[in-house]
Amino acid sequence: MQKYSIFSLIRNAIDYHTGWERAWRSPQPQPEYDVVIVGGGGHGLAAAYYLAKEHGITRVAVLERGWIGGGNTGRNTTIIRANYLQDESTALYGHALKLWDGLSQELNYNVMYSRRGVLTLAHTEHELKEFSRRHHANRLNGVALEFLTPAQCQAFCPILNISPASRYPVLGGSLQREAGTARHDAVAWGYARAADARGVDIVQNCEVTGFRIANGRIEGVETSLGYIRARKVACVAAGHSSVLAAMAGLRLPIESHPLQALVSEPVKPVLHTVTMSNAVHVYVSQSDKGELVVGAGIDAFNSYAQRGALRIIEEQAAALVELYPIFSRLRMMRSWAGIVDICPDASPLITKTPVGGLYFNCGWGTGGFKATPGSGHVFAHTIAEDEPHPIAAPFRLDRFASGALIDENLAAAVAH
Ligand code: FAD
Ligand code: PYC
Repeated sequence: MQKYSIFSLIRNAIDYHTGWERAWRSPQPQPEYDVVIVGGGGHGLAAAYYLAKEHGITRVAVLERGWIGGGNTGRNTTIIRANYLQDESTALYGHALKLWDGLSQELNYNVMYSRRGVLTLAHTEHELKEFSRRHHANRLNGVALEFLTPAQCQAFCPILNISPASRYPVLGGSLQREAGTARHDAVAWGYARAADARGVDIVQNCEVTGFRIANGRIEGVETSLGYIRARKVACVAAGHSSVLAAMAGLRLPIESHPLQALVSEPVKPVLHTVTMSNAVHVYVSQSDKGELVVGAGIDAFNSYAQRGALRIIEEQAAALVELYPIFSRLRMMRSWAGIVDICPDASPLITKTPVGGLYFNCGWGTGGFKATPGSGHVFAHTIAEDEPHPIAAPFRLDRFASGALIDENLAAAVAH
């Protein structure tokens, strides 16, 4: 651990940090690995970390075509919650929530996990009924949700507009107090540093361009840095999963859409929680820097370009002002998009494939950040054992043949 004094801070400020220790190595890829992970987002890096830590598999490379965390991990609005409807999902997202709790200590890296609560608002009778159903289902699975009246919503979040005269008045709220946010980049960096320390090679600017498959088994990957042999290959490429699947001759039940978000200029702390609204259609939290972090739904068209239409962000800005008139003069600083991969049942794929030794973790759509530690943990087990972790088993690809779908379209709806 490097020691910092006032002199070293000044030296680092004028020499552009050239003396700083690297948090992880920057190795050239080796000719062969036990496991190659394609995609250096949070899920891929977490899977690499748990492969090394829990399964003793350290001949692992994470190949990232850009920079780690530069995909959806670094583009998302960082909302963490576990209030899904189906038992299978509650188990998966609940597993992740438990891991979030000790993650900074586990990685010895502050991921700024903040249990600030997520308050989902109802504006229609239908939403109230859906809340009631979901609260009962969640309670059976040990997930604590509280129903709040409009006045209680405002007491919890004083700047919220609950006027009955508004276009869609607030009729109630569903609060998960243990839900919250984390710093997205820090999650990627924390897992990267911890995986690197256990011997995992993290190779950035290395794009996977093809697979070598013989006799129904994976043999290696073609990359922009040359061919790499691998006993197992695990693809964790979010919006680009179908592109990779096609390289292996597979077709996934996935559509790829842009999802946009925007941040405001920083202001003093005014919003201490996360609020989400389906009907008015916006979600918002305030970052530790003071910026409002705002998002809503996907652009309807399919695309791999990481940008979307102006109409979508205009609508979410209008929705924000409807719920929070106090923000009407706030300036928006930046907007961006990430490409999300959506399965028809709005649930992910954590799965083996018909190609031996080839695995996919994808289809998290608009909601995978919250799952990062749990997803990496159960995926590492699936790769190491060549058998799904019990929590991951329902999320196999063959559910689209068997019909055992896990319909989460309602719980995921705010962003879908
Ligand atoms: P990524 O972080 O996208 O990583 C995949 C990586 O694979 C990328 O870095 C990419 O460059 C790389 N890659 C792709 N192809 C190749 C290749 N051929 N070779 C090598 N590398 C390749 N989820 C929530 O839970 N809460 C939220 O509030 C939330 N908000 C969101 C807001 C926005 C605007 C967006 C876009 C998404 C949001 N999500 C949210 C979803 C969440 O961001 C994703 O589900 C999650 O981050 C996916 O993580 P990942 O590691 O699988 O993917
Ligand atoms: O899944 O909670 C979520 C979410 C919020 C914003 C985007 N996705």
